Amino acid sequence: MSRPLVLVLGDQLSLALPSLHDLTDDAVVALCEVAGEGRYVPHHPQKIALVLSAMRHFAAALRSRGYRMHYSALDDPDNAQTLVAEAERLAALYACDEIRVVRPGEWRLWQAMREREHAALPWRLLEDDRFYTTPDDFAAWSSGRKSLRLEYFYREQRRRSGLLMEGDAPAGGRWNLDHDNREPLPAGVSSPEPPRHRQDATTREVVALVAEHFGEHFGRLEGFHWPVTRRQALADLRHFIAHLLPDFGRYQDAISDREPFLFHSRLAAALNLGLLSPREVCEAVEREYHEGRAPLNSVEGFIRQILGWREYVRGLYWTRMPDYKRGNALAAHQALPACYWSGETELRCLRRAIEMTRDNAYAHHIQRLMVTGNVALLCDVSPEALCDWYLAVYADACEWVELPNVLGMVLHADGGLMGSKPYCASGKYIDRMSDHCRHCRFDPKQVTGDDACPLNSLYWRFLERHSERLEANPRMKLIYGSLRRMSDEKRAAIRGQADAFLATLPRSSAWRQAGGVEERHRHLAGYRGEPPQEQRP
Ligand code: FAD
Ligand code: DLZ
Repeated sequence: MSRPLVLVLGDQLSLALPSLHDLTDDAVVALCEVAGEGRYVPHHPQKIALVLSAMRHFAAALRSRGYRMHYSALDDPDNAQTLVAEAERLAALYACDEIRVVRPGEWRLWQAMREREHAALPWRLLEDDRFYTTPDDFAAWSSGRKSLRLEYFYREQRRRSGLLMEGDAPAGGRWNLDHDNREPLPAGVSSPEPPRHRQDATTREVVALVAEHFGEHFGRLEGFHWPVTRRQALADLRHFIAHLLPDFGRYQDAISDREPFLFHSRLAAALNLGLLSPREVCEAVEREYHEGRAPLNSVEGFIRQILGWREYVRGLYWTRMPDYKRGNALAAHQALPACYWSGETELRCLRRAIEMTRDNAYAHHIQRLMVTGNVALLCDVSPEALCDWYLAVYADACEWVELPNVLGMVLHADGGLMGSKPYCASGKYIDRMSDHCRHCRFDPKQVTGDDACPLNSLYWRFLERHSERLEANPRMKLIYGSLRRMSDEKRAAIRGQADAFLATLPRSSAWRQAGGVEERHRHLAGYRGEPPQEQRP
Protein backbone atom coordinates (compact mmCIF):
# COMPACT_ATOMS: atom_id res chain seq x y z
CA MET A 1 0.00 0.00 0.00
CA SER A 2 1.51 3.34 -0.99
CA ARG A 3 1.68 6.46 1.13
CA PRO A 4 1.22 9.34 -1.31
CA LEU A 5 1.90 13.02 -0.99
CA VAL A 6 -1.03 14.57 -2.84
CA LEU A 7 0.04 17.94 -4.21
CA VAL A 8 -2.88 20.30 -4.85
CA LEU A 9 -1.89 23.27 -6.99
CA GLY A 10 -3.17 26.81 -6.58
CA ASP A 11 -5.57 26.42 -9.51
CA GLN A 12 -6.95 23.04 -8.41
CA LEU A 13 -9.10 24.17 -5.50
CA SER A 14 -12.03 21.73 -5.95
CA LEU A 15 -13.15 19.13 -3.43
CA ALA A 16 -14.04 16.93 -6.41
CA LEU A 17 -10.40 16.88 -7.62
CA PRO A 18 -9.53 13.32 -8.76
CA SER A 19 -6.42 13.14 -6.56
CA LEU A 20 -8.56 13.66 -3.45
CA HIS A 21 -10.78 10.62 -4.12
CA ASP A 22 -10.45 7.52 -1.91
CA LEU A 23 -7.36 8.52 0.06
CA THR A 24 -5.99 6.26 2.78
CA ASP A 25 -5.58 7.75 6.28
CA ASP A 26 -1.82 8.16 5.99
CA ALA A 27 -1.92 10.11 2.70
CA VAL A 28 -0.70 13.67 3.12
CA VAL A 29 -2.37 16.46 1.16
CA ALA A 30 -0.05 19.42 0.49
CA LEU A 31 -0.65 22.94 -0.74
CA CYS A 32 2.52 24.96 -1.29
CA GLU A 33 2.88 28.70 -1.60
CA VAL A 34 6.12 29.29 -3.50
CA ALA A 35 7.80 32.47 -4.72
CA GLY A 36 8.73 30.76 -8.02
CA GLU A 37 5.07 30.75 -9.15
CA GLY A 38 4.62 34.39 -8.22
CA ARG A 39 7.67 35.60 -10.07
CA TYR A 40 8.23 33.65 -13.29
CA VAL A 41 6.17 36.39 -14.83
CA PRO A 42 5.49 39.53 -12.80
CA HIS A 43 1.95 38.56 -11.83
CA HIS A 44 -0.45 41.33 -10.90
CA PRO A 45 -0.50 41.59 -7.07
CA GLN A 46 -4.30 41.02 -7.07
CA LYS A 47 -3.79 37.74 -8.89
CA ILE A 48 -1.19 36.55 -6.40
CA ALA A 49 -3.39 37.61 -3.47
CA LEU A 50 -6.36 35.82 -5.04
CA VAL A 51 -4.45 32.55 -5.52
CA LEU A 52 -2.83 32.57 -2.08
CA SER A 53 -5.97 33.55 -0.18
CA ALA A 54 -8.04 30.98 -2.08
CA MET A 55 -5.37 28.33 -1.32
CA ARG A 56 -5.45 29.14 2.42
CA HIS A 57 -9.24 29.01 2.52
CA PHE A 58 -9.26 25.73 0.60
CA ALA A 59 -6.69 24.23 2.98
CA ALA A 60 -8.97 25.16 5.89
CA ALA A 61 -11.90 23.47 4.12
CA LEU A 62 -9.83 20.28 3.64
CA ARG A 63 -8.68 20.31 7.26
CA SER A 64 -12.23 20.64 8.52
CA ARG A 65 -13.12 17.56 6.44
CA GLY A 66 -10.43 15.52 8.19
CA TYR A 67 -7.70 15.37 5.53
CA ARG A 68 -4.15 15.05 6.84
CA MET A 69 -2.66 18.31 5.59
CA HIS A 70 0.59 20.18 5.13
CA TYR A 71 0.44 23.84 4.16
CA SER A 72 3.71 25.52 3.11
CA ALA A 73 3.42 29.26 3.64
CA LEU A 74 5.43 31.62 1.45
CA ASP A 75 7.60 32.81 4.33
CA ASP A 76 8.23 29.40 5.96
CA PRO A 77 12.01 29.29 6.50
CA ASP A 78 12.39 25.78 4.99
CA ASN A 79 10.23 26.48 1.94
CA ALA A 80 12.12 25.41 -1.22
CA GLN A 81 10.17 28.08 -3.19
CA THR A 82 9.45 26.04 -6.32
CA LEU A 83 6.56 23.58 -6.60
CA VAL A 84 8.58 20.54 -7.60
CA ALA A 85 11.34 21.04 -5.01
CA GLU A 86 8.90 21.83 -2.22
CA ALA A 87 6.72 18.77 -2.97
CA GLU A 88 9.81 16.54 -2.97
CA ARG A 89 11.01 18.07 0.32
CA LEU A 90 7.61 17.35 1.91
CA ALA A 91 7.44 13.82 0.51
CA ALA A 92 10.78 13.09 2.18
CA LEU A 93 9.67 14.76 5.41
CA TYR A 94 6.53 12.59 5.65
CA ALA A 95 8.26 9.45 4.30
CA CYS A 96 5.88 9.29 1.33
CA ASP A 97 6.65 6.87 -1.49
CA GLU A 98 5.05 8.77 -4.37
CA ILE A 99 3.79 12.24 -5.28
CA ARG A 100 0.36 12.44 -6.85
CA VAL A 101 -0.80 15.45 -8.77
CA VAL A 102 -3.54 16.27 -11.24
CA ARG A 103 -2.36 17.60 -14.63
CA PRO A 104 -1.20 21.19 -13.99
CA GLY A 105 -2.37 24.11 -16.13
CA GLU A 106 1.03 24.75 -17.72
CA TRP A 107 3.15 22.64 -19.99
CA ARG A 108 6.31 23.86 -18.20
CA LEU A 109 5.23 22.18 -14.94
CA TRP A 110 3.70 19.14 -16.60
CA GLN A 111 6.97 18.50 -18.37
CA ALA A 112 9.01 18.91 -15.16
CA MET A 113 6.71 16.48 -13.35
CA ARG A 114 6.62 13.93 -16.17
CA GLU A 115 10.42 13.83 -16.22
CA ARG A 116 10.17 12.50 -12.63
CA GLU A 117 7.60 9.76 -13.29
CA HIS A 118 10.30 7.09 -13.01
CA ALA A 119 12.47 8.76 -10.37
CA ALA A 120 13.27 7.04 -7.05
CA LEU A 121 10.45 9.13 -5.61
CA PRO A 122 8.03 8.83 -8.51
CA TRP A 123 5.48 11.44 -9.55
CA ARG A 124 2.08 10.11 -10.66
CA LEU A 125 0.06 12.41 -12.92
CA LEU A 126 -3.73 12.09 -12.98
CA GLU A 127 -6.06 13.46 -15.66
CA ASP A 128 -8.06 16.56 -14.75
CA ASP A 129 -11.74 15.65 -15.03
CA ARG A 130 -13.08 19.13 -14.21
CA PHE A 131 -13.55 19.98 -17.90
CA TYR A 132 -16.10 18.76 -20.45
CA THR A 133 -13.27 17.30 -22.54
CA THR A 134 -9.84 15.82 -21.93
CA PRO A 135 -6.84 16.48 -24.18
CA ASP A 136 -7.37 12.94 -25.55
CA ASP A 137 -10.95 13.81 -26.52
CA PHE A 138 -9.66 16.87 -28.36
CA ALA A 139 -6.94 14.85 -30.08
CA ALA A 140 -9.58 12.34 -31.24
CA TRP A 141 -11.84 15.16 -32.51
CA SER A 142 -9.05 17.00 -34.33
CA SER A 143 -7.32 13.98 -35.80
CA GLY A 144 -7.50 13.96 -39.60
CA ARG A 145 -9.56 17.19 -39.81
CA LYS A 146 -8.62 19.81 -42.37
CA SER A 147 -10.12 22.61 -40.35
CA LEU A 148 -10.01 23.01 -36.59
CA ARG A 149 -12.50 25.87 -36.45
CA LEU A 150 -14.30 26.43 -33.17
CA GLU A 151 -17.75 26.20 -34.74
CA TYR A 152 -17.43 22.47 -35.59
CA PHE A 153 -16.00 21.65 -32.17
CA TYR A 154 -18.71 23.67 -30.45
CA ARG A 155 -21.58 21.88 -32.24
CA GLU A 156 -20.11 18.56 -31.23
CA GLN A 157 -19.83 19.79 -27.64
CA ARG A 158 -23.49 20.83 -27.67
CA ARG A 159 -24.53 17.38 -28.90
CA ARG A 160 -22.31 15.58 -26.39
CA SER A 161 -23.39 17.66 -23.40
CA GLY A 162 -27.05 18.06 -24.42
CA LEU A 163 -26.82 21.77 -23.48
CA LEU A 164 -29.37 23.91 -25.37
CA MET A 165 -30.50 20.96 -27.48
CA GLU A 166 -34.02 20.08 -28.57
CA GLY A 167 -33.59 16.48 -29.66
CA ASP A 168 -30.91 16.56 -32.35
CA ALA A 169 -31.44 20.23 -33.15
CA PRO A 170 -30.11 23.36 -31.44
CA ALA A 171 -32.61 25.19 -29.21
CA GLY A 172 -34.26 27.99 -31.20
CA GLY A 173 -33.11 26.48 -34.52
CA ARG A 174 -29.65 28.11 -34.69
CA TRP A 175 -26.35 26.95 -33.24
CA ASN A 176 -24.76 30.37 -32.97
CA LEU A 177 -26.50 33.72 -32.33
CA ASP A 178 -23.36 35.84 -32.53
CA HIS A 179 -24.93 38.22 -35.04
CA ASP A 180 -27.44 39.35 -32.39
CA ASN A 181 -24.62 40.17 -29.96
CA ARG A 182 -22.95 43.26 -31.38
CA GLU A 183 -24.60 46.33 -29.88
CA PRO A 184 -22.58 49.22 -28.49
CA LEU A 185 -23.59 50.46 -25.03
CA PRO A 186 -26.20 53.23 -25.37
CA ALA A 187 -25.64 56.46 -23.41
CA GLY A 188 -27.31 56.23 -20.01
CA VAL A 189 -27.13 52.41 -19.73
CA SER A 190 -24.88 51.11 -16.99
CA SER A 191 -24.33 47.74 -15.35
CA PRO A 192 -24.77 46.99 -11.63
CA GLU A 193 -21.64 47.07 -9.42
CA PRO A 194 -20.06 43.61 -8.85
CA PRO A 195 -20.31 42.09 -5.37
CA ARG A 196 -17.67 43.38 -2.94
CA HIS A 197 -16.61 40.46 -0.78
CA ARG A 198 -15.65 41.24 2.79
CA GLN A 199 -11.94 40.65 3.40
CA ASP A 200 -11.61 38.27 6.37
CA ALA A 201 -8.46 37.94 8.51
CA THR A 202 -6.93 35.38 6.11
CA THR A 203 -7.34 37.62 3.09
CA ARG A 204 -6.07 40.67 4.96
CA GLU A 205 -2.97 38.73 6.00
CA VAL A 206 -2.36 37.58 2.42
CA VAL A 207 -2.84 41.07 1.01
CA ALA A 208 -0.18 42.36 3.44
CA LEU A 209 2.16 39.49 2.50
CA VAL A 210 1.74 40.18 -1.21
CA ALA A 211 2.31 43.91 -0.71
CA GLU A 212 5.57 43.05 1.05
CA HIS A 213 6.89 40.44 -1.41
CA PHE A 214 5.38 41.44 -4.77
CA GLY A 215 4.54 45.11 -4.27
CA GLU A 216 6.86 46.18 -7.11
CA HIS A 217 4.81 44.30 -9.73
CA PHE A 218 2.49 46.17 -12.11
CA GLY A 219 -1.02 46.61 -10.69
CA ARG A 220 -2.89 47.97 -7.70
CA LEU A 221 -3.67 45.84 -4.70
CA GLU A 222 -6.13 48.33 -3.19
CA GLY A 223 -9.74 47.48 -3.87
CA PHE A 224 -9.06 43.72 -4.00
CA HIS A 225 -12.45 42.01 -4.03
CA TRP A 226 -12.09 38.75 -5.92
CA PRO A 227 -13.99 35.73 -4.55
CA VAL A 228 -11.57 33.58 -2.55
CA THR A 229 -13.94 30.81 -1.43
CA ARG A 230 -16.46 28.63 -3.19
CA ARG A 231 -19.20 30.37 -1.26
CA GLN A 232 -18.13 33.80 -2.54
CA ALA A 233 -17.73 32.44 -6.09
CA LEU A 234 -21.29 31.08 -5.93
CA ALA A 235 -22.47 34.55 -4.82
CA ASP A 236 -20.79 36.00 -7.95
CA LEU A 237 -22.52 33.39 -10.10
CA ARG A 238 -25.90 34.27 -8.58
CA HIS A 239 -25.20 37.98 -9.12
CA PHE A 240 -24.35 37.36 -12.76
CA ILE A 241 -27.47 35.29 -13.37
CA ALA A 242 -29.83 37.69 -11.62
CA HIS A 243 -28.46 41.02 -12.83
CA LEU A 244 -26.21 40.63 -15.88
CA LEU A 245 -27.07 37.57 -17.94
CA PRO A 246 -30.18 38.99 -19.66
CA ASP A 247 -28.05 41.77 -21.23
CA PHE A 248 -24.84 39.75 -21.57
CA GLY A 249 -25.53 38.89 -25.22
CA ARG A 250 -26.45 42.20 -26.73
CA TYR A 251 -23.56 44.11 -25.05
CA GLN A 252 -21.00 41.33 -25.29
CA ASP A 253 -18.88 43.26 -27.82
CA ALA A 254 -19.39 46.75 -26.34
CA ILE A 255 -16.52 48.79 -24.86
CA SER A 256 -17.00 51.61 -22.38
CA ASP A 257 -14.74 54.44 -21.28
CA ARG A 258 -16.00 54.29 -17.69
CA GLU A 259 -17.33 50.75 -17.07
CA PRO A 260 -14.70 48.02 -16.74
CA PHE A 261 -17.05 45.05 -16.35
CA LEU A 262 -20.21 45.90 -18.34
CA PHE A 263 -22.40 42.77 -18.44
CA HIS A 264 -19.53 40.27 -18.30
CA SER A 265 -19.58 37.65 -15.57
CA ARG A 266 -16.06 38.06 -14.07
CA LEU A 267 -16.26 34.31 -13.41
CA ALA A 268 -13.14 33.22 -15.32
CA ALA A 269 -10.83 33.51 -12.28
CA ALA A 270 -13.13 31.41 -10.05
CA LEU A 271 -13.55 28.85 -12.85
CA ASN A 272 -9.83 28.61 -13.51
CA LEU A 273 -8.97 28.22 -9.82
CA GLY A 274 -11.56 25.46 -9.42
CA LEU A 275 -13.93 27.36 -7.12
CA LEU A 276 -16.69 26.84 -9.69
CA SER A 277 -17.11 24.05 -12.21
CA PRO A 278 -17.89 24.79 -15.84
CA ARG A 279 -20.76 22.28 -15.69
CA GLU A 280 -22.56 23.94 -12.82
CA VAL A 281 -22.12 27.37 -14.42
CA CYS A 282 -23.43 26.28 -17.85
CA GLU A 283 -26.32 24.33 -16.34
CA ALA A 284 -27.36 27.28 -14.14
CA VAL A 285 -27.28 29.59 -17.15
CA GLU A 286 -29.20 27.15 -19.36
CA ARG A 287 -31.94 26.95 -16.68
CA GLU A 288 -32.52 30.71 -17.05
CA TYR A 289 -33.41 30.19 -20.70
CA HIS A 290 -35.74 27.27 -20.05
CA GLU A 291 -37.49 29.18 -17.26
CA GLY A 292 -37.93 32.24 -19.47
CA ARG A 293 -35.72 34.61 -17.47
CA ALA A 294 -32.95 35.16 -20.03
CA PRO A 295 -33.04 35.40 -23.83
CA LEU A 296 -31.43 32.77 -26.04
CA ASN A 297 -28.85 35.16 -27.55
CA SER A 298 -27.42 35.79 -24.05
CA VAL A 299 -27.60 32.18 -22.88
CA GLU A 300 -26.20 30.68 -26.07
CA GLY A 301 -23.50 33.41 -26.29
CA PHE A 302 -22.39 32.70 -22.73
CA ILE A 303 -22.49 28.90 -22.98
CA ARG A 304 -20.49 29.09 -26.23
CA GLN A 305 -17.69 30.88 -24.36
CA ILE A 306 -17.37 28.13 -21.76
CA LEU A 307 -18.49 24.94 -23.52
CA GLY A 308 -16.95 26.10 -26.80
CA TRP A 309 -14.02 28.50 -26.52
CA ARG A 310 -12.73 27.50 -23.09
CA GLU A 311 -12.61 23.79 -23.94
CA TYR A 312 -11.36 24.43 -27.46
CA VAL A 313 -8.35 26.54 -26.42
CA ARG A 314 -7.45 24.00 -23.77
CA GLY A 315 -7.56 21.20 -26.34
CA LEU A 316 -5.38 23.19 -28.73
CA TYR A 317 -2.91 23.99 -25.97
CA TRP A 318 -2.41 20.42 -24.78
CA THR A 319 -2.33 18.83 -28.21
CA ARG A 320 0.02 21.41 -29.78
CA MET A 321 2.53 22.26 -27.05
CA PRO A 322 5.46 22.81 -26.91
CA ASP A 323 5.82 23.68 -30.63
CA TYR A 324 2.73 25.85 -30.46
CA LYS A 325 4.51 28.40 -28.30
CA ARG A 326 7.17 29.00 -30.94
CA GLY A 327 4.65 30.09 -33.62
CA ASN A 328 5.32 33.47 -35.21
CA ALA A 329 3.68 33.24 -38.63
CA LEU A 330 3.58 37.02 -39.15
CA ALA A 331 7.27 37.39 -38.18
CA ALA A 332 6.57 39.94 -35.45
CA HIS A 333 9.71 40.71 -33.48
CA GLN A 334 9.18 44.03 -31.69
CA ALA A 335 9.21 44.58 -27.93
CA LEU A 336 6.10 45.58 -26.04
CA PRO A 337 5.32 49.31 -26.05
CA ALA A 338 6.32 50.73 -22.66
CA CYS A 339 2.79 52.10 -22.15
CA TYR A 340 1.50 48.54 -21.55
CA TRP A 341 3.12 48.89 -18.14
CA SER A 342 2.78 52.64 -17.55
CA GLY A 343 -0.57 53.43 -19.22
CA GLU A 344 1.06 56.54 -20.66
CA THR A 345 -0.35 56.88 -24.14
CA GLU A 346 -2.54 59.41 -25.90
CA LEU A 347 -4.62 56.62 -27.44
CA ARG A 348 -7.61 56.85 -25.12
CA CYS A 349 -8.87 53.28 -25.78
CA LEU A 350 -5.47 51.80 -24.97
CA ARG A 351 -4.94 54.02 -21.96
CA ARG A 352 -8.30 53.08 -20.42
CA ALA A 353 -7.82 49.35 -21.07
CA ILE A 354 -4.42 49.48 -19.33
CA GLU A 355 -5.71 51.61 -16.44
CA MET A 356 -8.60 49.20 -15.89
CA THR A 357 -6.17 46.29 -16.02
CA ARG A 358 -3.89 47.97 -13.47
CA ASP A 359 -6.81 48.76 -11.13
CA ASN A 360 -8.81 45.53 -11.38
CA ALA A 361 -6.52 42.79 -12.78
CA TYR A 362 -9.34 42.53 -15.31
CA ALA A 363 -10.29 43.70 -18.78
CA HIS A 364 -13.16 42.14 -20.67
CA HIS A 365 -12.70 40.01 -23.76
CA ILE A 366 -13.18 42.74 -26.34
CA GLN A 367 -10.67 45.03 -24.62
CA ARG A 368 -8.15 42.16 -24.59
CA LEU A 369 -8.81 41.25 -28.21
CA MET A 370 -9.61 44.52 -29.96
CA VAL A 371 -7.73 47.10 -27.88
CA THR A 372 -4.55 45.81 -26.22
CA GLY A 373 -4.44 42.86 -28.63
CA ASN A 374 -5.14 44.85 -31.78
CA VAL A 375 -2.58 47.57 -30.95
CA ALA A 376 0.07 44.92 -30.31
CA LEU A 377 -0.79 43.17 -33.58
CA LEU A 378 -0.56 46.42 -35.55
CA CYS A 379 2.74 47.34 -33.81
CA ASP A 380 4.40 43.96 -34.63
CA VAL A 381 4.85 42.95 -30.99
CA SER A 382 6.47 39.53 -30.71
CA PRO A 383 4.26 36.66 -29.46
CA GLU A 384 6.67 35.99 -26.62
CA ALA A 385 6.56 39.56 -25.28
CA LEU A 386 2.79 39.79 -25.58
CA CYS A 387 2.14 36.37 -24.03
CA ASP A 388 4.26 37.28 -21.03
CA TRP A 389 2.23 40.46 -20.54
CA TYR A 390 -1.17 38.76 -20.75
CA LEU A 391 -0.06 35.97 -18.46
CA ALA A 392 1.05 38.52 -15.87
CA VAL A 393 -1.69 41.09 -15.72
CA TYR A 394 -5.07 39.33 -15.39
CA ALA A 395 -6.47 37.60 -12.30
CA ASP A 396 -7.79 34.80 -14.52
CA ALA A 397 -4.58 34.31 -16.51
CA CYS A 398 -3.43 30.69 -16.96
CA GLU A 399 -1.19 29.67 -19.81
CA TRP A 400 -3.50 26.97 -21.19
CA VAL A 401 -6.10 29.61 -21.96
CA GLU A 402 -3.94 32.72 -22.35
CA LEU A 403 -1.52 31.31 -24.93
CA PRO A 404 -3.99 30.22 -27.64
CA ASN A 405 -5.94 33.44 -27.20
CA VAL A 406 -2.85 35.63 -27.58
CA LEU A 407 -0.87 33.64 -30.07
CA GLY A 408 -3.75 32.27 -32.15
CA MET A 409 -6.57 34.74 -31.83
CA VAL A 410 -4.80 38.08 -31.34
CA LEU A 411 -1.52 37.68 -33.24
CA HIS A 412 -2.46 35.10 -35.89
CA ALA A 413 0.95 33.67 -35.04
CA ASP A 414 -0.30 30.09 -35.54
CA GLY A 415 -0.74 30.87 -39.23
CA GLY A 416 -4.54 30.60 -39.13
CA LEU A 417 -5.03 27.36 -37.20
CA MET A 418 -7.47 29.02 -34.83
CA GLY A 419 -8.92 31.94 -36.78
CA SER A 420 -9.46 32.24 -40.52
CA LYS A 421 -8.20 35.85 -40.44
CA PRO A 422 -6.48 38.22 -38.02
CA TYR A 423 -8.71 40.38 -35.83
CA CYS A 424 -7.09 43.59 -37.05
CA ALA A 425 -9.13 46.78 -36.77
CA SER A 426 -8.83 50.50 -37.41
CA GLY A 427 -9.98 53.42 -35.27
CA LYS A 428 -13.39 53.22 -36.95
CA TYR A 429 -14.12 49.93 -35.20
CA ILE A 430 -13.24 51.40 -31.79
CA ASP A 431 -15.45 54.41 -32.54
CA ARG A 432 -18.38 52.17 -33.52
CA MET A 433 -18.16 49.90 -30.47
CA SER A 434 -17.13 52.39 -27.74
CA ASP A 435 -17.34 55.95 -26.47
CA HIS A 436 -13.54 56.27 -26.14
CA CYS A 437 -13.01 58.37 -29.25
CA ARG A 438 -15.16 61.16 -27.80
CA HIS A 439 -12.58 61.56 -25.05
CA CYS A 440 -9.54 61.09 -27.28
CA ARG A 441 -7.28 63.73 -28.79
CA PHE A 442 -7.20 61.76 -32.07
CA ASP A 443 -9.91 61.70 -34.74
CA PRO A 444 -10.98 58.18 -35.82
CA LYS A 445 -12.15 59.55 -39.19
CA GLN A 446 -8.73 60.86 -40.23
CA VAL A 447 -5.97 58.62 -41.57
CA THR A 448 -3.14 61.12 -42.00
CA GLY A 449 -2.26 64.41 -40.32
CA ASP A 450 -1.59 65.50 -36.74
CA ASP A 451 -5.04 64.61 -35.45
CA ALA A 452 -5.41 61.27 -37.26
CA CYS A 453 -6.02 58.22 -35.09
CA PRO A 454 -2.78 56.20 -35.29
CA LEU A 455 -4.78 52.97 -35.52
CA ASN A 456 -5.93 53.95 -39.02
CA SER A 457 -2.52 54.27 -40.63
CA LEU A 458 -1.23 51.28 -38.64
CA TYR A 459 -4.15 49.23 -39.91
CA TRP A 460 -3.38 49.95 -43.58
CA ARG A 461 0.33 49.41 -42.97
CA PHE A 462 -0.46 46.01 -41.45
CA LEU A 463 -2.56 45.01 -44.47
CA GLU A 464 0.16 46.12 -46.89
CA ARG A 465 2.88 44.38 -44.91
CA HIS A 466 1.01 41.06 -44.90
CA SER A 467 -0.67 41.28 -48.30
CA GLU A 468 1.14 38.24 -49.65
CA ARG A 469 -0.30 36.05 -46.92
CA LEU A 470 -3.74 37.65 -46.49
CA GLU A 471 -4.84 39.12 -49.83
CA ALA A 472 -6.21 35.84 -51.17
CA ASN A 473 -8.28 35.24 -48.03
CA PRO A 474 -11.95 35.44 -49.12
CA ARG A 475 -12.87 37.20 -45.85
CA MET A 476 -10.37 39.98 -46.61
CA LYS A 477 -11.18 40.51 -50.27
CA LEU A 478 -13.23 43.66 -49.72
CA ILE A 479 -10.63 45.41 -47.61
CA TYR A 480 -7.78 44.55 -49.98
CA GLY A 481 -9.99 45.88 -52.78
CA SER A 482 -10.06 49.25 -50.96
CA LEU A 483 -6.31 49.17 -50.46
CA ARG A 484 -5.70 48.45 -54.14
CA ARG A 485 -7.94 51.33 -55.19
CA MET A 486 -5.82 53.84 -53.23
CA SER A 487 -3.35 55.94 -55.24
CA ASP A 488 0.36 55.29 -54.73
CA GLU A 489 0.72 58.77 -53.16
CA LYS A 490 -2.01 58.08 -50.63
CA ARG A 491 -0.50 54.74 -49.71
CA ALA A 492 2.91 56.32 -49.29
CA ALA A 493 1.47 59.05 -47.05
CA ILE A 494 -0.29 56.47 -44.88
CA ARG A 495 2.86 54.37 -44.66
CA GLY A 496 4.84 57.46 -43.66
CA GLN A 497 2.30 58.32 -40.96
CA ALA A 498 2.41 54.80 -39.50
CA ASP A 499 6.21 54.57 -39.65
CA ALA A 500 6.57 57.92 -37.88
CA PHE A 501 4.28 56.73 -35.10
CA LEU A 502 6.19 53.47 -34.69
CA ALA A 503 9.57 55.19 -34.77
CA THR A 504 8.69 57.31 -31.73
CA LEU A 505 6.86 54.60 -29.79
CA PRO A 506 8.81 53.89 -26.57
CA ARG A 507 9.31 50.13 -26.41
CA SER A 508 11.32 49.22 -23.37
CA SER A 509 9.13 47.93 -20.59
CA ALA A 510 9.39 48.65 -16.87
CA TRP A 511 9.78 44.95 -16.26
CA ARG A 512 12.55 44.56 -18.77
CA GLN A 513 14.42 47.42 -17.06
CA ALA A 514 13.85 45.77 -13.69
CA GLY A 515 15.29 42.50 -14.96
CA GLY A 516 12.01 40.60 -14.64
CA VAL A 517 11.76 39.58 -18.26
CA GLU A 518 15.34 38.37 -18.35
CA GLU A 519 14.60 36.19 -15.34
CA ARG A 520 11.62 34.72 -17.16
CA HIS A 521 13.70 33.98 -20.25
CA ARG A 522 16.32 32.16 -18.23
CA HIS A 523 13.54 30.15 -16.62
CA LEU A 524 11.91 29.22 -19.92
CA ALA A 525 15.00 28.64 -22.01
CA GLY A 526 15.23 25.04 -20.82
CA TYR A 527 11.90 23.87 -22.10
CA ARG A 528 11.96 25.98 -25.25
CA GLY A 529 15.14 24.11 -26.11
CA GLU A 530 16.86 27.45 -26.80
CA PRO A 531 20.09 28.88 -25.47
CA PRO A 532 19.42 31.36 -22.67
CA GLN A 533 18.57 34.85 -23.95
CA GLU A 534 21.87 36.46 -23.03
CA GLN A 535 23.81 33.92 -25.14
CA ARG A 536 21.83 34.58 -28.30
CA PRO A 537 23.56 36.64 -30.96
P1 FAD B 1 -17.28 36.49 -19.82
O1 FAD B 1 -17.25 37.50 -20.89
O2 FAD B 1 -18.33 36.66 -18.76
O3 FAD B 1 -17.29 35.07 -20.44
C1 FAD B 1 -17.72 33.92 -19.73
C2 FAD B 1 -16.65 32.88 -19.60
O4 FAD B 1 -16.35 32.31 -20.85
C3 FAD B 1 -15.33 33.39 -19.07
O5 FAD B 1 -15.36 33.47 -17.66
C4 FAD B 1 -14.35 32.35 -19.58
O6 FAD B 1 -14.28 31.25 -18.71
C5 FAD B 1 -14.99 31.90 -20.88
N1 FAD B 1 -14.36 32.54 -22.04
C6 FAD B 1 -14.78 33.65 -22.69
N2 FAD B 1 -14.02 33.90 -23.77
C7 FAD B 1 -13.08 32.93 -23.79
C8 FAD B 1 -11.98 32.66 -24.66
N3 FAD B 1 -11.70 33.41 -25.72
N4 FAD B 1 -11.20 31.61 -24.35
C9 FAD B 1 -11.46 30.83 -23.29
N5 FAD B 1 -12.48 31.04 -22.44
C10 FAD B 1 -13.28 32.08 -22.70
N6 FAD B 1 -9.41 33.81 -20.30
C11 FAD B 1 -8.94 33.23 -19.19
O7 FAD B 1 -9.70 32.58 -18.46
N7 FAD B 1 -7.62 33.31 -18.86
C12 FAD B 1 -6.73 33.99 -19.64
O8 FAD B 1 -5.55 34.00 -19.34
C13 FAD B 1 -7.22 34.65 -20.81
N8 FAD B 1 -6.39 35.37 -21.61
C14 FAD B 1 -6.89 35.98 -22.72
C15 FAD B 1 -6.03 36.73 -23.53
C16 FAD B 1 -6.52 37.34 -24.67
C17 FAD B 1 -5.60 38.10 -25.55
C18 FAD B 1 -7.87 37.20 -25.03
C19 FAD B 1 -8.40 37.83 -26.27
C20 FAD B 1 -8.72 36.47 -24.23
C21 FAD B 1 -8.27 35.86 -23.07
N9 FAD B 1 -9.11 35.12 -22.24
C22 FAD B 1 -8.61 34.52 -21.11
C23 FAD B 1 -10.51 34.88 -22.61
C24 FAD B 1 -11.49 35.93 -22.10
O9 FAD B 1 -11.10 37.20 -22.51
C25 FAD B 1 -11.64 35.89 -20.59
O10 FAD B 1 -11.99 34.58 -20.20
C26 FAD B 1 -12.74 36.81 -20.11
O11 FAD B 1 -12.49 38.13 -20.52
C27 FAD B 1 -12.85 36.74 -18.60
O12 FAD B 1 -13.84 37.62 -18.15
P2 FAD B 1 -15.27 37.11 -17.74
O13 FAD B 1 -15.16 36.01 -16.77
O14 FAD B 1 -16.05 38.33 -17.33
O15 FAD B 1 -15.82 36.53 -19.10
C1 DLZ C 1 -0.47 31.69 -10.05
C2 DLZ C 1 0.07 31.02 -8.81
C3 DLZ C 1 0.78 31.74 -7.86
C4 DLZ C 1 0.99 33.21 -8.00
N1 DLZ C 1 1.29 31.14 -6.77
C5 DLZ C 1 1.09 29.82 -6.58
C6 DLZ C 1 1.63 29.15 -5.45
O1 DLZ C 1 2.30 29.73 -4.61
N2 DLZ C 1 1.39 27.82 -5.34
C7 DLZ C 1 0.67 27.11 -6.25
O2 DLZ C 1 0.44 25.91 -6.07
N3 DLZ C 1 0.17 27.73 -7.33
C8 DLZ C 1 0.37 29.06 -7.52
N4 DLZ C 1 -0.12 29.67 -8.63
C9 DLZ C 1 -0.83 28.85 -9.63
C10 DLZ C 1 0.19 28.06 -10.46
O3 DLZ C 1 0.98 28.96 -11.20
C11 DLZ C 1 -0.51 27.05 -11.34
O4 DLZ C 1 -1.00 26.02 -10.54
C12 DLZ C 1 0.42 26.46 -12.37
O5 DLZ C 1 0.87 27.42 -13.24
C13 DLZ C 1 -0.25 25.37 -13.14
O6 DLZ C 1 -1.42 25.83 -13.72
